[in-house]
Amino acid sequence: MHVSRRKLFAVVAAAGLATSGLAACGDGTQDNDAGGADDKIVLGFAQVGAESGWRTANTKSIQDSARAAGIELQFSDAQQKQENQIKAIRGYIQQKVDVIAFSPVVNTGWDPVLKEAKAAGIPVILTDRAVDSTDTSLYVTFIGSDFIVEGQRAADWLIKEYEGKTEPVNIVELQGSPGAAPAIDRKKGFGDAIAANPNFKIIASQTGEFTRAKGKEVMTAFLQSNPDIDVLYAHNDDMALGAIQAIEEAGKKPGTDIKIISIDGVKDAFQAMVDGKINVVVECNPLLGPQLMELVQKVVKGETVEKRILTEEGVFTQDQAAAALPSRQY
Ligand code: GYE
Repeated sequence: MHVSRRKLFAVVAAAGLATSGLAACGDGTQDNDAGGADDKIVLGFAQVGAESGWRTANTKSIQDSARAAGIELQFSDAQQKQENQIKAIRGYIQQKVDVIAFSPVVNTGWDPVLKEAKAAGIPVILTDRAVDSTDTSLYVTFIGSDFIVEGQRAADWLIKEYEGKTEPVNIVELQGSPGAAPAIDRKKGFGDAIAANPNFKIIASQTGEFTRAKGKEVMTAFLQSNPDIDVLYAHNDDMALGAIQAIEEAGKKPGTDIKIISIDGVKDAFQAMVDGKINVVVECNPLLGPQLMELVQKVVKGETVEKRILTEEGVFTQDQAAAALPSRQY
């Protein structure tokens, strides 16, 4: 079944290439794709790392859907380091892959390598995270969530939770990895939304690098220097889950003594809501693979795609968590 799909796809791709004027011959029977002898599209994907449950689900989605679409995937893991990601992208350029996709570790410093890809005629698709390049011709599209909106959604829950109350609310914030679009935007979306109410005070804010271990470590330090924490706002579930351990070790009850707001919506966070330890989770969907493969196919065929493709997502509270848990896919 796999093979016949590939063959079918190769014909479609070849026909698409012919009509877009890129193919040397257009009858669909001979190899005319730079990617390989069997006419398969080759996609080079430079992943951020394996820092979180979200990322693991994202990687699996990309690998599974590449396989299902008959796309040859070259995959690299940058271990949260920009230099590794740039190296991987340069490798894909040298290899002359058909399309490059990546989720940028940080949002700055991409112009040189993106220009190299453009000069080599290789289209680039941004997935999950944005870059700050002002020259938007350096990538064909950006598919992913609106992280500012996610931060606002986190704040909306908080504002509602404390409606009508006048006493100060001490908030600690665990930020994502420094310079990453979701860390910058989730901070801003949340901060701007609570700014109008002087009762809300962010008393400590530090990076937990989107990992459980760092989330726990930083929360331990927060607890030592701040005896009156009311709320934890974590930029992702893994840091919230690490922080829960720190809170329990400090003899406090997560979800009750300290309310917890988190972002992503991985299964473990849903379980923590069912257990009463996380109060609300703002969803961020990692299952970008199927849409990415569709985009790759369109781009190779020379079709125009939307410059910005937004992911749809919701917000889950404790009373919704138990019902939603069995059907969570990640
Ligand atoms: O929230 C976090 C991951 O870029 C949206 O990266 C992604 C974020 C996600 O490490 O868990």
